[in-house]
Amino acid sequence: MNKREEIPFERKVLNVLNGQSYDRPPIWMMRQAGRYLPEYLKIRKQAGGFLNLCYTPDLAVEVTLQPIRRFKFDAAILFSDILVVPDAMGRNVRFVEGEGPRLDPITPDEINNLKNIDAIEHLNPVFETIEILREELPKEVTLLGFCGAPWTVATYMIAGKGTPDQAPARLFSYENETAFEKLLDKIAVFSASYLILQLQAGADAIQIFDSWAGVLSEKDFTKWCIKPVNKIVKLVRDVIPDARIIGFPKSAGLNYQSYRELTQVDCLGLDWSVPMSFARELQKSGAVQGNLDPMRLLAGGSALNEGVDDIIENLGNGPLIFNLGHGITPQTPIENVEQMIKRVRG
Ligand code: 1CP
Repeated sequence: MNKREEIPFERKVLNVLNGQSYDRPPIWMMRQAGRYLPEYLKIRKQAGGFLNLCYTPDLAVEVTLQPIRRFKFDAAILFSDILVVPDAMGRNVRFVEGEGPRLDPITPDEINNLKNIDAIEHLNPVFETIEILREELPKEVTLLGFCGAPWTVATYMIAGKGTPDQAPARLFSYENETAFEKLLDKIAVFSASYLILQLQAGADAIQIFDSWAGVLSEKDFTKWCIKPVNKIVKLVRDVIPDARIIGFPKSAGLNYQSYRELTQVDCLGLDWSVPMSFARELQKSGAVQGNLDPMRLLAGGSALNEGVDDIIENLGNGPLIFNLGHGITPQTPIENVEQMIKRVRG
């Protein structure tokens, strides 16, 4: 059951998703649990494989809590990965140390064999992780669940790995358009149920990661990013009408505008290339999240301070969740994260 209405304390990230503004914005960081933290590396070793870490609630809880203990972020993001969805749908997903995810590239015929929502119990450890997290997290910390957007998840299912511009998935979409549409639809339906169960387990809000939105033309962006994400939003709100949703169509450029209007997400995740004048326009119709270049965080010093100040100056008067424009990189010094938080909190 979702107990959001009964909460007597302030969950600032959730409040921003409801349209509230703060003098100093709440802050969390994409990939805040991960390889830049020594305590993460220790647990990661203990867990064996990366998927084992995702599917062992005690360990997933521990690594989710690590950055909250260390930095007191305003939101915790469930520790998992966007590729647990294709894993649950029956594709073979592995994580190769030092290389990243590997899948067996899917063929048009195999799309018919994908498991449907009956296979969601494969993800029960994720729901258990969320239940424990909501008990253990400080009450004022917003708990975020997430999934990958259908387009981004499909790019990994088709190429079998990350590629620089997702050419294999783009080619597949032109050569096998009907099959591709079916693939995205299946991922959308599965992901919507997955998100509903995350919210019912205790997540306060969810983020949909569309990391590869930026490689599509305008028409394809409408078909492959906006449409399936809007389908997820609708299916989730059919069951949980006040579900709060952050959409992150990374590098979408001018397409951020139509994404805002047509997907109906509550908050737009902005990457660092979005011009501040455009970001302010987008903020007029709702909350925004972002958008510090992770390389400024890696560099530290005045490059970091200038980046933080620019965001606060331009977006600090409206509903803003301070974040990076993409995930923190493993080489980032912990002192730089502390410097960023101090600067944001004033
Ligand atoms: O070796 C390790 O320990 C694995 C590194 C790692 C981690 C820490 C991977 C492999 N995934 C994760 C966790 C993760 N992934 C989270 C946890 C919560 C947090 O943010 O702290 C989240 C939200 C994700 C989401 C994710 N996975 C995305 C979307 C966001 C983004 O970064 O663009 C994507 C594209 C993935 C796929 C993936 N998983 C892992 C890697 C290295 C990748 C990218 C592969 C590639 O494109 O080459």
